[in-house]
Amino acid sequence: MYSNSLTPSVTLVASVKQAAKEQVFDTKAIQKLDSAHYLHPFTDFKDLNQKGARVMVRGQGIYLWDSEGKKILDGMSGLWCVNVGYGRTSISEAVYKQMETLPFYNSFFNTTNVPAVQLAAKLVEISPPQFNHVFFTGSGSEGNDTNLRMVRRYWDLLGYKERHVIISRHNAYHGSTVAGASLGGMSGMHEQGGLPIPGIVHIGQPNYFEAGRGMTEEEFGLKAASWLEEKILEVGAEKVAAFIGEPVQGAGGVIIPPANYWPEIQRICDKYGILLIADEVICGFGRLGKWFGSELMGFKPDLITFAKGVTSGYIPLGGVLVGDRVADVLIEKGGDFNHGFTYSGHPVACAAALENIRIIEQEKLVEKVATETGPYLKRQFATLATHPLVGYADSIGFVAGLNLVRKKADVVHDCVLFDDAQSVGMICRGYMFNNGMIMRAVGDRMIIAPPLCMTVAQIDEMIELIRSCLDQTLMDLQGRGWV
Ligand code: PXG
Repeated sequence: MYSNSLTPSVTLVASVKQAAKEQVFDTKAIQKLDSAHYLHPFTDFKDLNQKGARVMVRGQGIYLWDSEGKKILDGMSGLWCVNVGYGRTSISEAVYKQMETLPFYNSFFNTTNVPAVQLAAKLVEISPPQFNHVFFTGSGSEGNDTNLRMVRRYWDLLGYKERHVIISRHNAYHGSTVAGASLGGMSGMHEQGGLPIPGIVHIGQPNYFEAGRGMTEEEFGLKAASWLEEKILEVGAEKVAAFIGEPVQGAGGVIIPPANYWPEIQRICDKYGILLIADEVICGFGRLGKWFGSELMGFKPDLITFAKGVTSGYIPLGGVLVGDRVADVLIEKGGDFNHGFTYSGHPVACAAALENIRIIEQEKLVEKVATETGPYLKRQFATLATHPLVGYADSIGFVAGLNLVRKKADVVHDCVLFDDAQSVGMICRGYMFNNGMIMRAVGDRMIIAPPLCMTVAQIDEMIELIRSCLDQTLMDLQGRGWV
């Protein structure tokens, strides 16, 4: 039913919707067209062209359907973003209504639009008290580019022209623009394109499983935070503008820091007067059982990057919550901040966000993750730690991860790891997908971030699916002689 020819859009929408329901897609034809023309993000194009992409056609609640009619439990909320689940018609209606009324107008040249104003006020209402201003972007990466430029502008306005260095962490993910990828600590990204750009340096991540040998979690939390102070002294405090971190690292593999890590990071930033940026692109909007993850982790950032969950991914939107410390200087000192995007404050995206936040509030999804489904997921996910392949399993709110190991041990640091972590993760991910479960692999760590609307019964369904896929992975690895 797909062809290269141009189809009038109304017919196309109707036919795609109908086809999704009736499952009449010609998968091979779509894959062929995909290979011919579509370069996917973070993808080995040659490899994908040989395999053919999976074609997702429909979503409802926590489930997806592919073009072969296969039903899949989406344990990753799309890409950490579909917090309210798929198929929310009230969001599509809000988007449609806004498109009919004012599909676009920019926020440059002393102009504004109603949904952007309403959303800014709403975000101020639900965010911690130090936030009274919002800068909108189109994505999380653009949000972090904004942070970089804004913190440098802040110090410039105060007369500290030298104070331009931003400290981040290895294995952090802050986006894929030049600044985002530089702020991030992914070596594979730095290798391509001569990154990081000057003025960005990295310290170790608070990964207890990887680096906490011989220490309690508490001791390790202080140790990992001390790397920040060491770096500040190495660079020179008078040159450091800000520290940026994800409250819980997402793309790096759901790295949950010890409870004392963030308060200690805050203490160090305060000691040297350094701005603290929380990248909440994943942790925001209820993911950890609070509106923002920094609230749970016990620190008070000066800036918060957001994206993803702000619209549950229905329409792209991102931005920065700007705390009073920074906003007051930017506003009072005056002068243009020469930064912004065509789609900053896009009225349709803001309308989608307003309806998304209304749903989160009405269904008390943040509270549920905090007191009901989050604790239930924690208990159930912990039962997977008894599996012979699982060396370490932890979770917080609605993110969780487990490490696949060759041999378990009572002390997690004594577990014997697989030689080829990458392949083991991919094998496990393959069983997950073939059995209708999306669980991501980051090396040998298997991770989930399910939609916040997931019920207790659906958590049971997911955990049993994961367990049976772990069994199949174990049998496969035994067959290869890897365990
Ligand atoms: N910060 C964080 C913490 C993120 O997780 C971004 C910034 C960038 O957002 P945009 O909207 O520009 O993509 C992200 C995005 C993965 C994966 O493999 C994670 C993200 C993006 C792509 C892949 O887990 N997170």
